[in-house]
Amino acid sequence: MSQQDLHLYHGAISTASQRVRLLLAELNLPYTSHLVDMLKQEHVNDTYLAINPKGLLPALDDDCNVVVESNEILIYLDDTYGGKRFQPMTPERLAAQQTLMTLASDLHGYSKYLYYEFLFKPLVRKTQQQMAEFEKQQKDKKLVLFHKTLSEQGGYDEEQLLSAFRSVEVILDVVEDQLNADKYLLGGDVQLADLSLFPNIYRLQRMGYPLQERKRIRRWLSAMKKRESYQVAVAQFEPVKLLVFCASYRLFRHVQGSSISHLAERASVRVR
Ligand SMILES: N[C@@H](CCC(=O)N[C@@H](CS)C(=O)NCC(=O)O)C(=O)O
Repeated sequence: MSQQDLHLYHGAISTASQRVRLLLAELNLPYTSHLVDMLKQEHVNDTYLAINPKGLLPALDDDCNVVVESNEILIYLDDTYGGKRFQPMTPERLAAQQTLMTLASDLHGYSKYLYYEFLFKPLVRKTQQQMAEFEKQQKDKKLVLFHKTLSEQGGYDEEQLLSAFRSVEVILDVVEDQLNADKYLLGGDVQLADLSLFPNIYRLQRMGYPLQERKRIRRWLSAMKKRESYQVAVAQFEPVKLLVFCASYRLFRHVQGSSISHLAERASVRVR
């Protein structure tokens, strides 16, 4: 079987898809790309649901062996094609890597409230018809509610956003502590933990999330962005129009006094 048999179903700016593309680029693995347009709800059409019944991106099909869940895909690819090159050798570091990858998954769950609200809300709100179609196709009630709240109520309420913000902060504290004098999370070499955590933290940075005090995270983001894999797997998939839209929307929210920085200020006022 050749590596050309790898089929990746992914979203251009989906952070979970970015994780997998980063590893494919690091491993220099060729694959057949199937871009799935989430704005057109292609991820919940019958064709894609037959591949991943969860209606989530990404999914990897390796010669009819379908793997879903981005962290599972990372491990599968590194085990199968990377000779475990991106996984630490010692049991302690391996355990640390597992913990960090679980945190990456948690971070995805919390941070999406923030970037749907502060980075691209007008773009991702669904019409009534789209919402009805989504509800019919997506079995995960929590995910349906996530989209319904944004689309029908116009956004998440203050408590939800503050709670998401605080949970993100707790995870960023762990990541900041984990990063010491080394270049990457688990030492001098990039590992799966870095590839797993990078996309959501990078997305936070793009959103204008307050990272000024987090010097190690900012240094690590710069190091990750210098890698060729970032260009191949992330930057080249970001449509310029979308970047312009996000930058303008950020500015609009800033002028309105309702940006992520304003939420951060309110969060620290309430903590004190
Ligand atoms: N735990 C899953 C999460 C996948 C996920 O939530 N992907 C997003 C895109 S980044 C998605 O498909 N969302 C579908 C939706 O919001 O309808 C993984 O890591 O693969």
